[in-house]
Amino acid sequence: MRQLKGIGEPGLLRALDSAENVLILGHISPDGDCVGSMLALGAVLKKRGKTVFLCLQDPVPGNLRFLPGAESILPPGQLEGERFDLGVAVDCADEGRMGKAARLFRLCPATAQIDHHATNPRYAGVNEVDGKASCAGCMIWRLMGEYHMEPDREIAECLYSAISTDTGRFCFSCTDEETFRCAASVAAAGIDINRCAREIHLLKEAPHLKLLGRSLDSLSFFAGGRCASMVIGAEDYAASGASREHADGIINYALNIPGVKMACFADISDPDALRISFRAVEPCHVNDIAALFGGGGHTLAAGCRTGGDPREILCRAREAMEAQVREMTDGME
Ligand SMILES: [Mn+2]
Repeated sequence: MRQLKGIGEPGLLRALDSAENVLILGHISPDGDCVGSMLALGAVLKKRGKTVFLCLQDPVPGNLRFLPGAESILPPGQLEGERFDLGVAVDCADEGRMGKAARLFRLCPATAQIDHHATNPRYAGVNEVDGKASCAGCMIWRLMGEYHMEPDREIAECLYSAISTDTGRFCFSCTDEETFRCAASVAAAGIDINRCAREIHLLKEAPHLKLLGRSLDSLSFFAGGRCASMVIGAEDYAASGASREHADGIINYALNIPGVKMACFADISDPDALRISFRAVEPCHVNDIAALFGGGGHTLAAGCRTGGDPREILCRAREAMEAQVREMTDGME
């Protein structure tokens, strides 16, 4: 399968060609695009004779540990004293996203980055940034096209992780022709899609499901069913044996109900800080609502962390959501 696009920044190819020891870095709280793209790039560069080092501040999440090479990713402390010719940041919207690994990046005599966030301030020496790319993985695949390389099975598993994660398993609007061309090239490599999908997306830990059950019990609707909210507290975490990561994604169950345009998920387990996540479907937008409470994020996904009386704040959040959803959708249906 042929690439639609090549590498836009020829300096990237020159930088990679002239480096011997390459440090590849990703972002804090790494996801399937970050880890998959780092590993795919690492494998590509190894095939080109480079010595590759992979660095993440945070551990690789459990669902991505099966990816080939995941065990070779090290925290910055274990790479102190190594010499690198080039540091390449992958999927990092800004330098701070690397967390403690940013120090190693800055120590590199030359730096480059491969990223797909439109807001990227081009912090590296060479910046291959395409805000239209569905994921960093597709940009690594473009690089493979420049090298006339087809993904082998191991690289294909890593690319599958990248493209299926950042497109919401090919559901988000960023999913485009390039994503599917890359997917075709991944499938041609003969990977076990079901095994990879199960590892990355389908397996859920029991505490997550128990917390999901309690969250669903708390589900309530307002604004005539156009808004939904869920609330969980310390007792829900305790009864589920869950930690905060287990709450990831639960808000989507509230959003993906017919008629719902906006949802919020409030975590009141910390007496000093209320955490609220917001989600919306177009034309609604939630970044401005999160901003009312000192938070922020994207148009359709945002959040905040704030002190104060949880009841009162949640009440204000619901009012703001209701006001907007009425303004945006009244008369539409
Ligand atoms: Mn990404």
